[in-house]
Amino acid sequence: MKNILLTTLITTGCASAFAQSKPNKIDDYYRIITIPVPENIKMEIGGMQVLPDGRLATSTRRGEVWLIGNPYLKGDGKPSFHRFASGLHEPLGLYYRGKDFLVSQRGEVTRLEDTNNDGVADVYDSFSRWPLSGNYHQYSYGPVPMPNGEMLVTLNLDWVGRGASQSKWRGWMLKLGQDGKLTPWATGLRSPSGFGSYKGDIFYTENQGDWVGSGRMTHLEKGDFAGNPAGLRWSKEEGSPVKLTPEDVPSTGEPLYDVAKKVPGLKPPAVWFPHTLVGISTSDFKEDVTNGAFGPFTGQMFVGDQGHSIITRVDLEKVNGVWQGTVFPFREGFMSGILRLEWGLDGSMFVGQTSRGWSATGKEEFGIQRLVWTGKMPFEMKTVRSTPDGFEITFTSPVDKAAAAQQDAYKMNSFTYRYHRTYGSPIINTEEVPLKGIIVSEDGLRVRLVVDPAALRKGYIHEIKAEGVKSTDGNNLLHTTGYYTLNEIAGGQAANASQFTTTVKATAAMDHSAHAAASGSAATETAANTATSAKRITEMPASWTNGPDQVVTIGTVPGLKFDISEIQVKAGSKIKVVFNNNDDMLHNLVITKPGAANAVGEAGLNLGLKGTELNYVPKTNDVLFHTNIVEPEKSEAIYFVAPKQAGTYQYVCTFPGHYSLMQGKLKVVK
Ligand SMILES: [Cu+2]
Repeated sequence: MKNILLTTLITTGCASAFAQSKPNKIDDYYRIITIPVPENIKMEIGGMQVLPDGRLATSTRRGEVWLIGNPYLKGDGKPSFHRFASGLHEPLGLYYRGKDFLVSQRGEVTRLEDTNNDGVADVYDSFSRWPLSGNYHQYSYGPVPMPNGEMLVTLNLDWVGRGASQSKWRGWMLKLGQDGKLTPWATGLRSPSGFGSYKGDIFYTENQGDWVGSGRMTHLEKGDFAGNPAGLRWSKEEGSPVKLTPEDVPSTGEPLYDVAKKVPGLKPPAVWFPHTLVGISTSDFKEDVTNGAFGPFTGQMFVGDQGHSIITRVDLEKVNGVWQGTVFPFREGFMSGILRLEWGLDGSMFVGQTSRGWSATGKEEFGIQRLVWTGKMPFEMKTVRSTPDGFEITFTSPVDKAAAAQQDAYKMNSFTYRYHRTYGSPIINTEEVPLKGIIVSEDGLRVRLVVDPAALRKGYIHEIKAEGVKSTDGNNLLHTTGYYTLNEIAGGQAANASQFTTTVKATAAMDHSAHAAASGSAATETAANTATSAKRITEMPASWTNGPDQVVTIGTVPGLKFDISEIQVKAGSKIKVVFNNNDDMLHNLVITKPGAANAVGEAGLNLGLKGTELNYVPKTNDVLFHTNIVEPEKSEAIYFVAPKQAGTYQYVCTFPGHYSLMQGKLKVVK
C-alpha cells in the first residue's frame, strides 16, 4: 500500500456529491459489431482462432471448419466464407499450427491438413484418442496451446441425472504432447469449456452443477482436484497424478474452502462467479494482451458466459502464493450464447456464439460478433486488492473525492456456497461487512475501504458495491459492483484511524458477531427455503375430501421450455400441479395474473443476493401460486383453487435468465 497519498480529514457535507449524474452507456465505450453470416451456413461456434493472415478460422458444432476472410468488414464491408473441412463430430476446439489444424472431436483430436493446396483439407488423421460412452454430455474441448509448446484438452463429464465419468479420463484435464501422447494433469472437472494459461499458470472455468455451488475459475496445478468427484474413478490408473478417491470426498454442505482444509488436494477456486449475479455458465477466457488497444485493462482476463450472453472481467492477484481476485460485469447484449473469445489482430475481440440445446439470453441460435473499444475511457473499478483490514479499489480515472468519501457510497456483504453433491447451492452465511473508515488517495485514483479484520472471511465472496462513487466529470461507474473471492488476506500495514478521510459512524453498522450467529445458522436458511405459504401449498388441503378436481403435470425440456405451452382449467376448481424438472438446470413454476409473466420474471431477476433465499419468486400480487426452485430430476406438487375469474393467466420460470423463453398459458374457463 506504499503509494497511497493519504489525505487528512475532509469535511464532506457536500451537497453535490450525490447530485444528478449523467447517463452513461456502455455502447459509448465498447461497441458490438455483428459479422453477417450467409443464410445457408449454421455457424454454431465451437472453436475459433485468428490466423496470422488475418482470417478467422472456426469449427462449428455442426462438424465443419470455416475460414472467414475480411472478418473486420473493411472495404466493401463483406466477409467471405470458405469451408475447409466437414463431417466432424461436434468439434469444440480448434488450433492452427502453421501447416495444419488440430480439432477436437468427441472421441479424439484430429489433424487436418490441405496437402494439395486446393484450400480444402484432404488429410483427416487421428492425432490422439480416448474412449467414449455415447452419453450426450461427453463434450470434448481443445486443444489449447500453452506458451511452452504443450497443449491441453479437457473432457466433460457424462450426465446421468448427476455428473458421471462413464469412460476413461472424463472429468479430467490432460496435457497433449506434440506426439499425440495424453498425460493426465488434474481432475474434479465437470463442464470445463474454458481453459488455458494466464501469467504462466493453468486455469479453467466451471459451470454450476452437482458439487459446484456456482460458476468458478480454478487454478489447476498438477494433481489438483477441483471438486466434482466423478473423475476420481480413474485416479488409480497409471499416470494419474491425483491421489484422492471418490470415498475421500464428503458431502457435508460446508463451504468448499473449509472442506479443502480437511481434504488435501481439493482446490478452492481463484474466483467464484456468483450465479445469476454475474452470469450463469462461464466459458472461454482470454488474458488482455492488447497493450491498451482494448482499453485500460491490460493483463486482466475477460470471461465469456454462455447462458447470459455476457462477458465478465476478472482481475486476479496472488496473495501468499494463492490466486484470487474480483469478477466485474463488463458487457452484455450479445446475440447468442458465448463459447469462444479470440483477440483480433487489431486488439478487438471476436466473440464466438452458439446456443442450440444450451439456450441463452441472446435469442439467436449462433453468431460471430466483434467487440471494439471506442477509445473513450470507461469509468470503472479497475482493480480491487486485498489489504490486512479490507480492500483497496483503483479506478480507471480519478473520482470526485467528496463523493468518494461519503460512507453511504459503499456497501459490502460477504457470502458463500455449499459444497455438496446436490446441484448448485443457495447463497449461504450472508453477512454485512461494516465499514470503519474510508481513505481517498490524493490523486483520486484509489479508495481504501477499511473494515474490522474479524469481518473478513476467508473462502468467502466479498460483494463490494460503490454506487455513490462518481468521476470528476460527474459520471457514475459503468458497473458498480465487484465480487472479490478472498482466499488469503494480504499482509502489510493496517490503516490507522488518523489516516481516514472519513470515519464511518458506527450506528449504521450491525453488531458483527450477533449477525453472524443469526444468518450463519443452517436452520434459519432451511426454514426460509422450505416454508409453505398461501401461494405454495405442498400438501393436499384436508378439506379436499374428494381429492383434486384436476391434476396437471408440467415438465421441462432442454432449451428453456416447459413441455406444455397451454393448460386449461375450470374457474374455481381444485387443482393439483405436478412440476417435474426433467432438464439439467434449475427451474421453478410461477403462476401469474394475465399479462404479468414478464414483469414477474424481471422482478425475479432483480432480487440480487436475496434471489436464492426467495426461490427467485418476487413478493408481488402478480404472483398467484408457485413452486420452489426444483433441482434436475426432482419434482414438486402444489395445490390451489383456480381463479374464479375466467381469463388467460400465465405460468413462467423466474430463475434468472429463463423467463423470456420459459412461459405458458393457463386458460381459466367458466
Ligand atoms: Cu427455468
